[in-house]
Amino acid sequence: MKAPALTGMLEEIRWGLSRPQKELPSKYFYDTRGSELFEAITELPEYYPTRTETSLLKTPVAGWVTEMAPASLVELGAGSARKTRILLAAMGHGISGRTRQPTRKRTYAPVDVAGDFLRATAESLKVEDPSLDVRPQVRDITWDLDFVDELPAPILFALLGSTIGNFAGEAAGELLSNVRSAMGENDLFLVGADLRPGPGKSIERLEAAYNDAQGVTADFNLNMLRALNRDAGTDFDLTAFRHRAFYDEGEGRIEMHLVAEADQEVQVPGAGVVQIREGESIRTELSCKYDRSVLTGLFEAASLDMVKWCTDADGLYAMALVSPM
Ligand code: AVJ
Repeated sequence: MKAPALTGMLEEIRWGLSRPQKELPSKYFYDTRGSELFEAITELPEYYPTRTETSLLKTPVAGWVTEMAPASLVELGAGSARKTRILLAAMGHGISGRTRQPTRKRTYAPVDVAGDFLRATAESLKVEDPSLDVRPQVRDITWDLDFVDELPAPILFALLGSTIGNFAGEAAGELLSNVRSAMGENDLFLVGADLRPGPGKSIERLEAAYNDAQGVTADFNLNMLRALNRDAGTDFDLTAFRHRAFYDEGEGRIEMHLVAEADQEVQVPGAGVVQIREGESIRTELSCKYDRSVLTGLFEAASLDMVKWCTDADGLYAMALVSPM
């Protein structure tokens, strides 16, 4: 791993483990194994966000996209792009929509930190559809989106999978403003968001999505320690931590933690030994949940106007389409 990335990684680890509530950035879930474990999570019976979003993308979102007829799609946190194919198909079809062959030239720029996974996804898309111009961007989605200047307009930006949930408080506003500053006047921005419990959605159902019976989410959570041991030179003992995920109603978010099963010492290069007491936890993820008014407030603060909104019948998940104010 290149020195600057390692330095940045070690700094983030040292800082996170020095906090009163120890924490580690959730982006370190997504090494190749972690990305594969996350793909497995999206197939779980308990994990409703992916399949609910997929059905909303098919109807009504695909219709929104065909109506907009964007020339380019910029997807932040693309992962496997499985859902993206629905958007690309909706972009491909001119007004007719009948022909199987895409009638329009389209450009797709997936953005993700998981370089190997992203390149593999890009290759498979090119094979599937040689007419698609694929331009993968290996970078953190909070970084400057200057590459969009090279893309044919209008551009549809997409932040799917409730990835916005990982950006608590100000961070969500900064992420939205970052996209807003890259948008031209005819561009649009599609956001998928997991909703807070409500009449059709119990806290139990929400918590089950992060505590699946097969333990895949627990493996995904623990795998972060495996990745840090390999890439940052720490020596976490994976057998000495257990997975915990719960919904914090006050904050409106799911929290994922790794709880120490015994007192232990962890070697962190450049920080020496970090003491972790039995029962103490390391927070590995915040997954914020929203409702329409909270999201509208976030959009307006980033000078974005809600153009379209839809949810599934149970109010589990929502999709919002926003334009520059
Ligand atoms: C990819 C951040 C949307 O928070 O639901 C899945 C990641 N964490 N199971 C989410 C995740 C535990 C997921 N996001």
